[in-house]
Amino acid sequence: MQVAVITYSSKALIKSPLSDSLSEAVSSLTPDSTTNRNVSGAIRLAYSTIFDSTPSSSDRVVVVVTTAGATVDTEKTLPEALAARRSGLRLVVLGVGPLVNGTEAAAIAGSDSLVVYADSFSQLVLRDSPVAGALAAKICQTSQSPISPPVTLWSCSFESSSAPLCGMTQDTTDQFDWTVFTGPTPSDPTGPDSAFDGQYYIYIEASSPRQPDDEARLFLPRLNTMSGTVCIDFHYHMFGFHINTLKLIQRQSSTTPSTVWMRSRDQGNRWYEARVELDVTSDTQLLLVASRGQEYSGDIGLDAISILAGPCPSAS
Ligand SMILES: [Ca+2]
Repeated sequence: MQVAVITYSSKALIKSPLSDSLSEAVSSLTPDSTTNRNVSGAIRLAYSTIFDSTPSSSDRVVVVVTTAGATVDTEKTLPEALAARRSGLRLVVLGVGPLVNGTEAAAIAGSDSLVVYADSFSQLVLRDSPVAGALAAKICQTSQSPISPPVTLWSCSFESSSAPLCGMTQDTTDQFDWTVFTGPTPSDPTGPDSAFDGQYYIYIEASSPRQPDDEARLFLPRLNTMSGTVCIDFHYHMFGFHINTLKLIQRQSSTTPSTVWMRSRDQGNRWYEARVELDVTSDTQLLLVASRGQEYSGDIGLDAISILAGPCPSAS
């Protein structure tokens, strides 16, 4: 288990950046008189900066220390806390002093059973203090509650012979189509040698008759369940001297299309995972677009594409 302790303040102070020791994290809580304003920034900092730079399979708990009540910006705080919890972080709130807003503290932690109250910081730093003990118990408790996995709204690994594209459609107004394939692509040295997941993947065949900048566009399915924040997760392979560009494009009926993710040029002979977080509605059209480079060695592969509800899980 890794425990970080943060306070909310204009500087999002981190009292204990990372610790594998529960007692160390708890004992590192020290009196702090900073004015408290910005819990959302503190949570974001904790999960994007501290933990994401430290890949870990262990439970990750952030103790959010607050003395604040009405000064906290609830509209920013709660979405940030929810995103952090969805990404796998567990939050425990330590409310210090008489001003703490208990309802909000419980909403940040996700449960009022994950909030600990203290009259003052000095109650924490005393050895064997009841408050420090209660906090340690909450930290253990949160690691026992299962984290709900992200909900998959749709996914495709191109393995089904009856519906290999899983509801995706090839654009009929572009220059060529994506090819469902298994094993190494016909030209060497370009393209994947095998699928990322299972036996099948799709790729663009860059050999003749393809011309430079020819595009192959693939529409992801429109889903009624798609609204708010979603995570597009896919695996891509871009190996070859003349690799051009792979893009994820978001199109709304009323707006011009925007490129929300893009890679260009040779990335080496391996699969990479991309995760793209987007705000969408059921009108949103998403396209994966690959373009061919100057010569034949420009095969681009895709596999294991999925649409997840909510923010992207943090990398594990
Ligand atoms: Ca596959």
